[in-house]
Amino acid sequence: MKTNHKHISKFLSLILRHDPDKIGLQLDQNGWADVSELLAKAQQQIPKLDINLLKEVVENNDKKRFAFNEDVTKIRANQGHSIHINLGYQPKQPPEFLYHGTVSKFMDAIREKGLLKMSRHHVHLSEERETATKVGARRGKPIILTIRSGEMFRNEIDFFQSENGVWLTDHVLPQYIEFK
Ligand code: HQG
Repeated sequence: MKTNHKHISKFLSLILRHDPDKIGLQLDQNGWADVSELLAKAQQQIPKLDINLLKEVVENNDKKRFAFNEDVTKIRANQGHSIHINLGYQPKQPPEFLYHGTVSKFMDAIREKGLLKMSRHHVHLSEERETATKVGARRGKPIILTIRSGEMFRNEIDFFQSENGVWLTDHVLPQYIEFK
């Protein structure tokens, strides 16, 4: 991602997932912000941000973090929120196994309590080991945990998939994690 885009992506993550109030923005109950309101209110922080640049950032984002509605009057983050909104994703059957990338300092707590959502809405899981490796590597030497998501699903635990392909669930108990 271009440096310029990365800076704007981080700014959008902050205001659309965690702190819309930082620029006095309102999100609706499904996490949508009004595009023209966002552009007007972001002026002070990022003066060059206009609709064309915003579209470029959304379309070229390395992880498809944001989405517009059909007529491009609204924008939201696809996942990763800490503020309470309802993304409206429907429960969905996950693959038999999913992966979670973490680091060794969290392992004792994970063995004891399983994977917790911490400050986000959900625990985030990946279909590909490679993606989980990248997620873990943000914090140090990655440890990849295999999650028995098929078994969880058969035990009636809900899974959701965000628009950008991330698998979401509420909590992964230790019994569903393969510790090696
Ligand atoms: C760990 C990024 C102690 C968990 C990424 C993780 C992802 C525990 C951290 C997305 C624990 C939470 C999400 C427990 C879990 N005790 N630590 N019981 N259970 N943890 O950032 O999954 O760039 O909230 O292993 O690419 O790392 O933002 O979650 O290390 O897709 O779009 O607590 O964020 O995407 O960290 O990352 P996070 P995550 P974006």
